[in-house]
Amino acid sequence: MTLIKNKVNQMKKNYKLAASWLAGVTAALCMSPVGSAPVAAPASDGLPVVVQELVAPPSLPPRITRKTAAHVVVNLTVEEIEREIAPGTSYTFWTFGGTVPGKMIRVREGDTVELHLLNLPNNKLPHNIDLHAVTGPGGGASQTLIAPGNEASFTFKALAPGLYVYHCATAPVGMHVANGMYGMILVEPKEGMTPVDKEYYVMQGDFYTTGAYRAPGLQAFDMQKAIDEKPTYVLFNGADGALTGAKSLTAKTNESVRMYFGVGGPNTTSSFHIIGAIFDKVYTEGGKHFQENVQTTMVPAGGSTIVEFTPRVPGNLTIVDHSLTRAFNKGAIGLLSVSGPDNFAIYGKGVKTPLPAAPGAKPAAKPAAAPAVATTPAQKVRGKEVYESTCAACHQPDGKGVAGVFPPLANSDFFQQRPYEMAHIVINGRSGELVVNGEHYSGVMPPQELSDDDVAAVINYVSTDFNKGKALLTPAQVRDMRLTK
Ligand code: HEC
Ligand SMILES: [Cu+2]
Repeated sequence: MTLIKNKVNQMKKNYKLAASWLAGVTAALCMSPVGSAPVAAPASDGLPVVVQELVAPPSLPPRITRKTAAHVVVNLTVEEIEREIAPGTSYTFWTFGGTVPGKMIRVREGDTVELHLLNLPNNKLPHNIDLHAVTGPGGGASQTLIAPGNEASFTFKALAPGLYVYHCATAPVGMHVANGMYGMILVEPKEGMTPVDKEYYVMQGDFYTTGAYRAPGLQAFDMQKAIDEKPTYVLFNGADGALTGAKSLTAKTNESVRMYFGVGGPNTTSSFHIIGAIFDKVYTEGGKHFQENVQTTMVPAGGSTIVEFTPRVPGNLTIVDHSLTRAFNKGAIGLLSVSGPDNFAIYGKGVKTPLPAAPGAKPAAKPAAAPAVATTPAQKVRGKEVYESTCAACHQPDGKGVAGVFPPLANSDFFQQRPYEMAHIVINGRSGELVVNGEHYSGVMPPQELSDDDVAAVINYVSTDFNKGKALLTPAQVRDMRLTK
C-alpha cells in the first residue's frame, strides 16, 4: 500500500516537473500574444515555432493565414472525467483535453507537428494517441504510450492535406474509443482554405452503458454490448443534448456554413444528414475532392467529411444520423438554429385543403359551428385515430410515455397547466428542458404535419381521454395559431 502511495507521489512530482517544464517552454514560446502566431525562437528544424491554440468543440481554431511552414507545438492532456452523458445520467469519459471529441488540431500542409501528450497523475490507465494524419506505423501510438503521471512527445510532418481522426490506441482500443478518446486534426492545403461565415466541429460516437438509454445515475461501460455493436447511445459531441436547446449551433440566413464532421466510433458509421439543407459541397471522406448537391453522406468509423452549405430561410435545421432510430431513440440529433427573414419564394408556407368526398361516401361530420368547443362523435373518433397513428409511437399507446425519454401526455401536469400551448407544440415541435410530473426531459419532438382539424381533434382527445379535461380547441383556432409564431 505505502509502496503504491510512494509511487503515486513520485509520479505527481514527475508530473509537476513536466508541467512546470511545459509551462516554461510555453511561456518562452508565447512571446507573441496569439497562440497561432509565430514566436521568436525557431525550432531545431529552422521553422518558426507556433503553439497550437486549443478550443472546446463545437468551436475550432481559426483558418490559417500563414503562407509558409511552421513547427507547431500541440499540448494534449488526457483527462478521465465523470460528467453527464444525458440529463440525470453520468458516465466516466476518457478524454483528450476534457472534451468529447478532443479539441481540434489545425495545421498547414508541410508543417512539422510536435505533439506532447500528458497523462494526468490522477488518471487510472495508460493512454496514447494515433493520428491518422501521420505517415508511419501506428501513427504515434508507440511513441506516446504512457502510464498516468507521465508525458510523451514525438514529431511528424503533415504531408497530405485533409481532415483526419485521432484516437487513443491503447488496448482494449475499442473501449478507450467508446469512452470518448477521439478528436480530429485538420491539415489545411498549402494554398489555404476559402473563408466562410461559420465553422463548426462535430463528431459522432457510440456509447455502451450497462443501464438502458437514459437510465438515471452513474452508468458503467458494458463491454458485451460494445462487442455485440449494440450501442445504448449514439451521440454528437459526447452528450445527449450537446447540440440542442441553448447549445444549438447558430447561423443567419445566407451565411456560408462549413462543418467538420467525423465519426469516432468505435463501431457505428454515420448516414450524416441535415434535415432541410442540401450540402453544396461534400469533401467526401475528408479528402481533397468534393462532390456537389448531396443530401446524405456516409462517414465511416475513424473517418470524416467536410460539408458546406448556405441556409436560405429561417428555422431549425435538424442534424441527424439518418439511420433514424439512432437519431430519435439514441440521441444522435442536433440543431442548427437559423435566424433571418422569411423567403417564401424559396420555401413557401403551403396550403392544405381536404379532398372532396369520394362518390357514395358518407358526408364528413361538419365541424362544430358554435364558438364554444363542442366535439362531435366523429371528431372524437378522429382524435383517437390521429393519436394512435402519430403520437403513440413516442408517447406510447396508453399516453404514459417513457420515463426520461418521452414525456407522458396522460395526467400530465404540464399539459393541464398550459392547455392552449399544446397546439403550438404539435404544430411547431419542441426541444429543450422540460419537466413533466417532476421528471426531467430534454428531447426533440419534431413538428407534426397535421391538418387544423386533426390538430384540434388530437389535442381534444388528449385533454378529455387522458387528462379528464374538456375539449379545448376548434380547427379555426388552430388555423389562427399557425399564423402566430
Ligand atoms: C418522435 C417522437 C414524438 C412524436 C411522434 C410526438 N411527440 Fe410529443 N414529445 C416528444 C418529446 C421528445 C417531447 C419532449 C420535448 C422536450 O423535451 O422539449 C414531447 C413533448 C410533448 C408535449 C409536452 C409535454 C407533455 O408531456 O405534456 C405534448 C403536449 C406533446 N408532446 C404532444 C404530442 C402529440 C399530441 C403528438 C401527436 C400529434 C406528439 N406529441 C407526437 C416526442 C414526440
Ligand atoms: Cu486511452
